[in-house]
Amino acid sequence: MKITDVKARQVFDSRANATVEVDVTLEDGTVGRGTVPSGASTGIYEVLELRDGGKELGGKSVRKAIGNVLDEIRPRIIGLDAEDQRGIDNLMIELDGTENKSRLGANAILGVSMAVAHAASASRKMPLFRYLGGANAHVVPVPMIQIIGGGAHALHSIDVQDFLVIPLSFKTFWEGFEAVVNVYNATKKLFIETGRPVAIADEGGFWPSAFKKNEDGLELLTEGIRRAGYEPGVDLGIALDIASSEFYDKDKKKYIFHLENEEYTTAEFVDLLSSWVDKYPIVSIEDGTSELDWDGAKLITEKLGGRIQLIGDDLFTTNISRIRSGVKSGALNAVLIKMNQIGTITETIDAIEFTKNSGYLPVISARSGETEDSTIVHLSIATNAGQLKVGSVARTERAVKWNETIRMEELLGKNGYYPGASIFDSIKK
Ligand code: 2PG
Ligand code: MG
Repeated sequence: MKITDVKARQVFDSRANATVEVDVTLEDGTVGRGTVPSGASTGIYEVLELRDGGKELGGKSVRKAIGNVLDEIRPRIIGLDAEDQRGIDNLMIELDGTENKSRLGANAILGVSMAVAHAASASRKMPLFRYLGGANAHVVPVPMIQIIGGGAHALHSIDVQDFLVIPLSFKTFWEGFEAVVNVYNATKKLFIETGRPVAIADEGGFWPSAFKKNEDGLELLTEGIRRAGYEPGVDLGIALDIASSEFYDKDKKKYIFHLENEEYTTAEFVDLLSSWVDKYPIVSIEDGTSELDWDGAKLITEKLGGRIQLIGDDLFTTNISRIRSGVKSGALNAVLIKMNQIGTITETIDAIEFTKNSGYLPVISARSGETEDSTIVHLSIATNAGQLKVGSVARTERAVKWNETIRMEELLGKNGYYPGASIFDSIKK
């Protein structure tokens, strides 16, 4: 099915920042749409999100990226077969010609890549996961869901970025998700009882008011799980995204918790995180060490790699050559996968496959700036990745992803597989 038209426009994401939206039209009249997400705690090794940098919208308009879609990409892909996803993605990579997609902008390229995939699957009247993943796509992801938001998503009111939960003892996505909703509401009551305002951070989790130290978030969340009627560590586990690159001082080589005014060497910081794992029902830690601290990544893996999931987000940036370095040196055991860290659907799927083949666990992830686009839900099912992280249960840009997962679990019916706690079997020594 040939591409007959490409449109691009500026729309807005959940943080009221401009982003790229692309519509691709096929000869049968089918239209596919991709709306590009945007991060706040971005890793330095991510591909480049092209923003105009002028006066408009505080420098955050994306007119150049839109222009690149219309002037450079559009004429080259009109007439091409939309089902040649790899061919079109490779063509855009070549056309851009830079290592980090900085000429055309990764947001321009990804918008087209997503829209092409949606158009091709819609033309075949298939759900996107089935089109991208084929007959074997059947794993409904275990969700990782934020209850308290911090770090760059809450003006650094608390240093740790995400206090999340993962449902463990539930047989279906729906039941696991229901449990998370109950924890969210129970935690809301705890906020009210402790006199905290019920305000919301960027990803829909609660704004971390009146915390004295980072560990307080863990205590409150554990209590939230209990209050909702669940057993912490059995029914639901805690996941943390420390996002430590945000508070790692590269000159001092120290991790700095501004909230409690404490500095830690790598070894001390890894010891602190280990003590948290001893004390709280933590099943997963993301970016426990900085994107610049490979020794830290190895050390935390030695200490915790046989007990819990250790995810690299800023360290790996969905980039196969960086994931390969991690696998070779025995750093971490899981990879956060974000489409806009690498810039095309094809490279994202390649990174997921590489991660799985290396014996690491892929976790498909949204960004802190999101839209109504739910491509990542389909990406996770298409690749049987097994885990999905989307921020909280609240706010529509989050809810659209979870609601789509509910629908896809229903569609897969008894042929779907929900791994639950068994997703972690491969890392438990
Ligand atoms: C992360 C994401 C989502 P951002 O760090 O994992 O929580 O945040 O999109 O701001 O990088
Ligand atoms: Mg992260």
